[in-house]
Amino acid sequence: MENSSGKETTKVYFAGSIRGGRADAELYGQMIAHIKKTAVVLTEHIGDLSLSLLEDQRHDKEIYQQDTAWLRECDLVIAECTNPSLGVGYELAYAQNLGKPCHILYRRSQTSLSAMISGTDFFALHPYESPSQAFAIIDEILGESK
Ligand code: 6IA
Repeated sequence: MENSSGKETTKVYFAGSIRGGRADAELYGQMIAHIKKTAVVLTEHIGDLSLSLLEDQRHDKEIYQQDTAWLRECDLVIAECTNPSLGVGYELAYAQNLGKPCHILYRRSQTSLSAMISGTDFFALHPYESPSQAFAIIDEILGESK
């Protein structure tokens, strides 16, 4: 995909907690909106506040197939990890196996990252506190990926 200046547009896989808890869903939506100013987000639904946690479990195979296809397609992963999520941890390991750059944003004062995330140099860790700090970090990540 190209933007108006003819350059390839970066494809971002945004990961955030769903069944792990939706306390940060609104912030995910704000981050996704911010990323979309300069890049493509393959996983816009992560910030959808109406996503039903009671949705039919039979869809899980389709969700897995679609999400892993997007992980193979993306240029980089941005994961918000303040709210721990098994799915996000799985996605990060899947992306690492593919050698995709992975950027982890988290509020240091509110979470203690798993050693399986902070114990490898592969993941770029970005602590932040305010949404505006997170947006500035996202700008830096997307600027470097060009
Ligand atoms: O374990 P979690 O549910 O917190 O995992 C969240 C991560 O897994 C996200 O980064 C998503 O990419 C992926 N994921 C989990 N559930 C879904 C989903 N619908 N649709 C798309 N991606 C998903 C689930 C709806 C529902 C029944 C809760």
